[in-house]
Amino acid sequence: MRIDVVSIFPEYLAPLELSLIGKARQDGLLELNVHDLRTFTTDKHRTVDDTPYGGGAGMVMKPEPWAQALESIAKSGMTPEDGAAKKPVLIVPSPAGERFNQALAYELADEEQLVFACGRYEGIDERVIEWAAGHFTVRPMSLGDYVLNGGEVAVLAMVEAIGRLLPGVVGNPESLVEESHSDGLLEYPVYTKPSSWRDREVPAILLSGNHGKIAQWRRHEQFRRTAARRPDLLAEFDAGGLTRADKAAFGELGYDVVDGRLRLRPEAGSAD
Ligand code: 6GU
Repeated sequence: MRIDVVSIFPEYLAPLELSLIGKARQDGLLELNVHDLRTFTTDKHRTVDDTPYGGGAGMVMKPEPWAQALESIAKSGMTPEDGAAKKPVLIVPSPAGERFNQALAYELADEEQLVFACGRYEGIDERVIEWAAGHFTVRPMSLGDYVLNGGEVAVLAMVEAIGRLLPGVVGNPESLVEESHSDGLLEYPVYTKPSSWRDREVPAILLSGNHGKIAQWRRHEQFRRTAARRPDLLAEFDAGGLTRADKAAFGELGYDVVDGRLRLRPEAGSAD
């Protein structure tokens, strides 16, 4: 996969040289280029922002430096003659975007080329987003319902979430299967030695050696945790494949299965 990031603070992306993602770059599993938007300006002061039409607080990013940057990246990418017929995906981090999640991370990990356009100030002139659709599949994306100062920190999060799904990046691919959000549920709790620590015991089932029972206990802990912390995920959960024991566990948490979906019984109290 190839990733290009455009920012007025390229140093902000330095952590992408570390750890798993840094290693993936060294190993040639991921080509990642960071571009300074100001190198695409033509004025002496390398201006990237201006006042908003219609008035209001803050500044807006000027369109032309963005067009120059994105055009140069589009041209440097693989052309259809090279065999890549697909447009690269342009991700525009913004609190006004579609919510980024694990399903999107998997979807984007299948792309040949991703480009991230890091806005600062009040955002990028909207015409850039429209114009860019000629060269890219444009996807404004948000990490969640809060406001960051710019897209850079969001790019760190998204590149890590996507990059770790690329073949060969995570040493043991099994660890991608048994983690939060891989199956629409939160992860079960984990424990290590010592079995007794500060008067707290590891759940006895985990020391039993009964792998069938352990798997069922872990699954039901996933249900319990998700019901307590993220009931919104259970509304989306596909309950079609639940076993009788699973349904009984959900029953104790106050959930019935109706038409293949979990439904909280009206009289049920909180799950934890
Ligand atoms: Cl992707 N960008 C910015 N600036 N703020 C955010 C965000 C993204 N996601 C949540 N807040």
